[in-house]
Amino acid sequence: MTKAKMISTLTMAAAALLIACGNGSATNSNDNTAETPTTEQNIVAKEYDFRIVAQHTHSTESYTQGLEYVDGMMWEGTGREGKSHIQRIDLTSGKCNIVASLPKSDFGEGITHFGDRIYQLTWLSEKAYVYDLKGSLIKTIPYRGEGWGITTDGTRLFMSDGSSVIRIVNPETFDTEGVIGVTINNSSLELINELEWIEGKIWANVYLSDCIVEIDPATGKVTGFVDLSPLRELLKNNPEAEAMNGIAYNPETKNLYVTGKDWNRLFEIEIYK
Ligand SMILES: [Ca+2]
Repeated sequence: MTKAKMISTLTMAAAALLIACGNGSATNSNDNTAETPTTEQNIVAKEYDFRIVAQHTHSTESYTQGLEYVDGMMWEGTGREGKSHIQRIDLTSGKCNIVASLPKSDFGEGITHFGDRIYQLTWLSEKAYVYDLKGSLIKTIPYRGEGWGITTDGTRLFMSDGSSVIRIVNPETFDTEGVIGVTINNSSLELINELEWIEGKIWANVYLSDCIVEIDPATGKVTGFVDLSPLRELLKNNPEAEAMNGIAYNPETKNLYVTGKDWNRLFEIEIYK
């Protein structure tokens, strides 16, 4: 994506989310949206509330690009050349145990567990790294275009590239098997970033927004969103804190973990629908 294109798409994404998150004109907590008749063409994204369950330490050296919670373990993929790792986070101490590191030529992006493998995208290198769970490289798989976020429903991979499109790709070949065009209240939603498959929906960060969105993978429509901007107020002495990024799901507690690039906090939150 060129810089001009980035600014253009950013403006559109910000506008769409400001409408949704800002004045409540699209969704108002007093509106009884559930009782408003809707058609598939006219689904209104609903704003969800949240509460903080716990706060954990997060390394300000971790430029978070992927976050996933598997069997009691928090996994993170980080970006920047020379600082792109796959690591496990000790939620008690915030200590990171690096499992694998990319060559300095590659900028790490999203990660996901798939079976006994872990995939890591690269931003501009047009290839995914595939590791075993101990961090030994199994292979790389080429793909076209940028890599941003990735998740899985257990069968297929879902991959974002900074646009409004989420590609459904084959885990062995990265061949595109389908595309999801993401819209919010009938407007295209660009800059889809980190992803998380949760109970049949795809949750996503939207780059440079403090909202996370819930997407119906069958239609691409945003069915709900959460304004997490209050979390920033809890980032004390953290001037390097950058974009909110990273969503992980604990299926046992049904809680989400969220953080951001170089944030010093990783939050466990409960979402109320
Ligand atoms: Ca994730």
